[in-house]
Formats: sequence, C-alpha cells, structure tokens
Amino acid sequence: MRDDPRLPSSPGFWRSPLRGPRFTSVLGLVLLVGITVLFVTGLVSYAAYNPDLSPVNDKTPDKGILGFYLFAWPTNPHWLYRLNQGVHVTLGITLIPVLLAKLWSVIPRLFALPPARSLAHALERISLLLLVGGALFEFVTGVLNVQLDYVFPGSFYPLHFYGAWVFFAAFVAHALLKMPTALRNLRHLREERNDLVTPRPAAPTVSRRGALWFVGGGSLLLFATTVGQNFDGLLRRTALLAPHGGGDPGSGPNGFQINKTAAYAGIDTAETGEEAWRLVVTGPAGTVRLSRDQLAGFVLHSSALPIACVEGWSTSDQWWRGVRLRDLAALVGYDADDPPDVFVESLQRRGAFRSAALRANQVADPRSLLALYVNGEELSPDHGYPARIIVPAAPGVLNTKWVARMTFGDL
Ligand SMILES: Nc1nc2c(c(=O)[nH]1)N[C@H]1C(S)=C(S)[C@@H](COP(=O)(O)O)O[C@H]1N2
Ligand SMILES: [Mo]
Repeated sequence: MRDDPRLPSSPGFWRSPLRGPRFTSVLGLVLLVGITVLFVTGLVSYAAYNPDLSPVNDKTPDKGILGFYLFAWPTNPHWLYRLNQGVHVTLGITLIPVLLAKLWSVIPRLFALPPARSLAHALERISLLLLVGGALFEFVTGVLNVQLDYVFPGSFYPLHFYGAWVFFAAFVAHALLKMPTALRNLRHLREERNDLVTPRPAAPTVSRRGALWFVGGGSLLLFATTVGQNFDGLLRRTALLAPHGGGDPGSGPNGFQINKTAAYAGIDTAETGEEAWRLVVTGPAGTVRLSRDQLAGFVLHSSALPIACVEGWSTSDQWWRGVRLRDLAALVGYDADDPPDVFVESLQRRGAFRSAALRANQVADPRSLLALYVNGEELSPDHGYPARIIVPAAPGVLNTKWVARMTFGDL
C-alpha cells in the first residue's frame, strides 16, 4: 500500500525531479531571513499603535506576556513608521512566491505514512502543523487587510498579532532543527539524497536553476507592482496590486493619498461649517469650546510630515499648519513642556478609527499638530476638514480626521 505510486503516501507518487534537499534549503534560508524581518517589523508596528493606551487603542485583550516588549513609541525620526511599515508590507508580499515554492517542495512529507514513527516524530509533525498553518494564516490575513477585504471575524490586530506569536514560535523551533542540514546541503557540491528526492523522476520541464529564477522572478514582479505605494507621482501608479496605489490621488495641495473619504465616513457638511462645528477641549482647568476661526487665530506652526498607513502605503512629507497639541494641553491646565496623554474623538459616528489615544511624548513633540491647513491651503473635506491630528512617526490610524473632541489627562 505504501509503495502504490497512485497514492500520495507513496514516494513514487511525487515525480518532479526538482524536489530535493538543496532546492528546499535555498528557499528555507531566504525565508529564515525574510520572516525574521517580518516578525520584528510586525511587533514594532504593533507597538507604534500604542495598544496599551486605554480605552481605544487596545484591541487585543489579555495579551499578557506577549505584550512584554511594548514601549513608548518615539516621534523620531519622523519617517520611522513609514519605513517600518513599508518594509513589513512590501517584504511580506514579495515573499509569497518563495513561501509557496517552499511548501510545494516539501509537500510529499505532508502525506508520508505512518503519521508518526516515534514520539519525537509526532511532536515534530505537530509543530509543522503550527508552522504551515501559522504561515498561511499570517500571509492570508495580512494580504486581506492590505487589500481592504475585512472578511475575518473581529479586528485584524489581535488576529495577526496572536497568529504571529504562534507562527514564530513554530518557526524558531523549525529553524533550529533544520538549519544545520540546510547549511550542509548548500555547502556540499554533491547533493545528499533524502526522502524529498523522487525515486521515479519524470522528465524535467525546467532546470532547478530555472525554477529558482521563476520563483525569484515572481517575487520581483510582486515587489515592482507593490513598492510604488510608498512614493508619490508616477511611481505611485506602478503599484498596480495595491488598492491605494494605482489610483490618482488628484492634484493641488490636497492631492495626496486619501484613505477613507468624508462621504464614506458619513461626514455631513452641515456639521463642519463655521456655525456648527466646535472643538471641545477638556482638561483639569475645565472645558473650552473653540470655533475654527478662533483656532486659526492661535499661534500656528508648520511641520513637514508624511501619512503612513498600517496597510503599507505612505505619502512623502506634506506641509501641515495648525495648533500645537502641547499648546492645547496648556489651554486646559497643563504645562506645555510636560503634557499628559490625550484622547481624540472624531465627528464620525460609524466605522472604525473614529477615535485614538496619543501618548504624552507625542503630545509634547512641537511638530505634533491639530492641523487646519495642508500645503498652504485649507484641509479638504477628505483630508479631515475642519481639523485633523498629525503626529511625527505615528501610524496613519492615530492621525484622526474631522476632530470634534480632545480630552487631556493620563490614560
Ligand atoms: N475620523 C477618522 N480619522 C481617520 C481615519 C478614519 O477612518 N476616520 N482613518 C485613519 C487612517 S487608517 C489613516 S491611514 C489616515 C489617512 O489619512 P488621509 O486620508 O488624509 O491620507 O487617517 C486616519 N484618520
Ligand atoms: Mo491607515
């Protein structure tokens, strides 16, 4: 039965002469480096979201020791999140062909019988279940989120975060077990035979080198049609695979990428006019209500900062102009040099990202603004008119648009 080549449990069923230890080892070592970078940039990205600030940023209850590393996200350099998230998303997409080729190269082992030869072998196979399942889960949830297909139940953050820990634990175990073999396979000129080498090779349709070029070419193609979403102008239009890449963000001062439009967020122009809109700022000294004209009469400051979204797209630096967050803290009873956290709420009544909390170090940074203008013009409705938050090095999701209320005080 085991040797019936019509059954996938038989080694003779798998006939590609490409499979063998060296092919698998090359792909495995590429993934070892790539997935480690994905894991680190992913954890860093999660920290940037300030998930330990209640009540809003934390969408991952009971993360316990998995959140041990969380730190106060810095505001320098101002492109930090743009770089981190650009690397995370672009690299993740680029590695998809390598991952698929790696899984293909070892698929005979999925069907190998008996299911377990020993306790150690049984444990190894269970860890492979976590490894392969974890890899597929992380890549699928990541791609779905980047493509704005929010089909999974619940919020993306906890799913991708817990999944990453499960996947990476199995990944480390696997790398420790296999690395010596992988390195040996690459050093020796003549390949060792193992169970991946078919006993019944079919005629080759492509050389091994050709197959590696095919995988690498696939990766290069994905890279070239994704990376442009981190840049402006013509480069952005090369990002054919990115939902925020290929489109035209328009021209003029407000002509840069928009995530959710005012119409999508249900912002009614009747609520944003000079008569209707008031910013409500609260702190220990009381509550202040300000019209946009009053805000425009404050001392205004400029800072050049990008929008960098968790989904891996970003803009170059835009010139924002508005009131410093630290000055608003001073208005309601704090020392501008030592302000607290702030909880920011939008006019928006439905949908995600209507509110966010910022950490004291972000409020204190003199470049952090409640912006009224961008690139010398009024904010457009889609970029957050009458006023929006902009903070250096913060993920886009913390830059709340259509701000209505700011509550200062340690969270
Ligand atoms: N009120 C509100 N603010 C918001 C959002 C939103 O959906 N609603 N989206 C956030 C996200 S995820 C990003 S990336 C940025 C995008 O800003 P932009 O559309 O001006 O480029 O706005 C942030 N501010
Ligand atoms: Mo975003």
